[in-house]
Amino acid sequence: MFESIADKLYQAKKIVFVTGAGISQESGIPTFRGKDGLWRKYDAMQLATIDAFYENPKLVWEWYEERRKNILAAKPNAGHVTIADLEKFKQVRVLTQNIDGLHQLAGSSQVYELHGSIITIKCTVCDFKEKITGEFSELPPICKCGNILRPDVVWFGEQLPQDVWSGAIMQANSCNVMFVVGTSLAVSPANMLPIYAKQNGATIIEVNPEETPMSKSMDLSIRSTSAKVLPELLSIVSK
Ligand code: BJW
Ligand code: ZN
Repeated sequence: MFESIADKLYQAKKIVFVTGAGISQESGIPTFRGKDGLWRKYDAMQLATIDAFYENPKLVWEWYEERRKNILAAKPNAGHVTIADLEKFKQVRVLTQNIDGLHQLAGSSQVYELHGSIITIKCTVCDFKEKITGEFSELPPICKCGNILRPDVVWFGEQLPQDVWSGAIMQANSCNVMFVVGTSLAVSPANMLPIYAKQNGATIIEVNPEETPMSKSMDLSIRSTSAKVLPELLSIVSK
């Protein structure tokens, strides 16, 4: 699978993974835009914007609670585990659009959560932010300051956390190899990261069963699933 770029992989000092919902699909977490994607069932603009949240916070919270329960029951798959294991051989950074925490659970130590985390809440008004530890007695949950709490995720029209985003750009600009795994590259600014890496001379590899807008610009584009393909990397870099 990786024969054509085996030398680049072997020589690479730093490998960056840009990941999206597809990498967690084989852990039982639905993607957004795929054939069984969440946006086929739900209207994104009804659920993933701040206006939608203020319009109907209970509905948005119920959707996140259902997803959070599914995510908490999920386990990292061979794709997540391979990326974590690669740290034994290379500098590895993970720039993920996912909010599910599965890269960290698999053991990756350098994860940039571009779109936040479903297991953290924050206040819509004050600075309160905390990990969710149990069930909420009512939805939406209310902060000590009296205002509504929200999931600590990035909705459409919102800025990405600036420190995370600037760190991600730095990693994209300084890697030797970038893997783009399980993302449709439909959402900006995360879809700029492969462009930054390419501009800096990195080798770019895509793993996705479907074509994406950047497939033709990749050095290698593999049409398969991440849990099937990524484990092959270990035998190359560990030689
Ligand atoms: C597999 C697989 C397997 C399947 N193995 N692969 C007009 C108005 C307002 C804003 C905009 C606008 N035009 C553009 C914008 C900017 C907007 C944007 O990009 N919109 C586009 C949709 C057009 N972006 C933003 O608003 C961002 N902020 C921003 O730009 O700030 C500046 C700004 C402010 C104000 C105005 C304008 C700019 C924020 C984006 C936040 C995205 N949030 C979400 C929800 C997060 C929380 C949650 O999870 O609920 O993030 S949306 C959703 O999409 C989620 C994902 O992280 C993100 C990306 O999706 P991803 O991961 O690529 O998943 P899919 O489903 O799309 O693809 C899965 C892929 O996997 C597929 O290709 C499959 O083939 C593949 N696959 N099985 C490997 N086993
Ligand atoms: Zn508050």
